[in-house]
Amino acid sequence: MVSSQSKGKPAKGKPASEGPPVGRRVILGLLGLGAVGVVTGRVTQDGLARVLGPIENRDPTGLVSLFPVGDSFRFYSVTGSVPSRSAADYRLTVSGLVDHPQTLTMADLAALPQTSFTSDFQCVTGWRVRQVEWSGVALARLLDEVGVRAQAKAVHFTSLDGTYTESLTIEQARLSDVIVATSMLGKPVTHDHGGPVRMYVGPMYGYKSIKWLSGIQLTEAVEVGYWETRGYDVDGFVGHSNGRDDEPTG
Ligand SMILES: Nc1nc2c(c(=O)[nH]1)N[C@H]1C(S)=C(S)[C@@H](COP(=O)(O)O)O[C@H]1N2
Ligand SMILES: [Mo]
Repeated sequence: MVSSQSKGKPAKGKPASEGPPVGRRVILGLLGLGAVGVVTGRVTQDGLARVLGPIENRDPTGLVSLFPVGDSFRFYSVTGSVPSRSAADYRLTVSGLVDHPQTLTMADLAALPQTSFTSDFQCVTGWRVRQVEWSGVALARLLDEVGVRAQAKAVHFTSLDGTYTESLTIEQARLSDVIVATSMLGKPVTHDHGGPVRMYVGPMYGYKSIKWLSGIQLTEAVEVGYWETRGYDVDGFVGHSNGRDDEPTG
């Protein structure tokens, strides 16, 4: 399934930024409200529904879905705005229970062996983009680089947005389709998709794939992440957790 430098079919999905410009602006304008909806729950979601009219799909993972059809990426952020980093300014810190803590630049990441493959991206709410091209550094490779100490049992991820977090067990982190992604859809990861660097956790629902990755910390135990504290499974394997594994309904 996963092979280094494999050439798969071209990705079918399109990033949200290639979607209709009007819808795009609407979404950006709603980001703040989306975040409030997360905190205050139903009332604000209903408020949004009043503003927007009938909504087919109320999306608990960050935003009300505005796109009428499935099979395309939807832009998610639980925060209203996220500081952007140019490739030149980007830094990734790897710390915690490691022998060699590091701060990596994009050039450092590019200098490590690269992994490329094609794999679906699926949100827990049901939409799925098939055959997305991913590339970057296998997390397992990066862990080897820093030297994981024996007492480390989990990996904790932080985001430049200052709010979103995620975690994996060491075993999950070492799966071959878990990568520190610098490219998706055949080009550098765009800001909206979490660029310049995001995680891609292939076997799990989209909420595990943290965007705007800023830090990787080795810890003694799994620290429950953003959506997990709000009800989603910590082990978010597609088809084996409390999400949906059916076809996108739009
Ligand atoms: N920092 C951050 N990472 C995040 C999220 C988020 O809101 N903030 N949303 C998650 C969810 S629920 C999904 S489905 C994907 C969406 O990725 P996309 O915006 O590239 O479509 O990002 C995941 N990573
Ligand atoms: Mo999601």
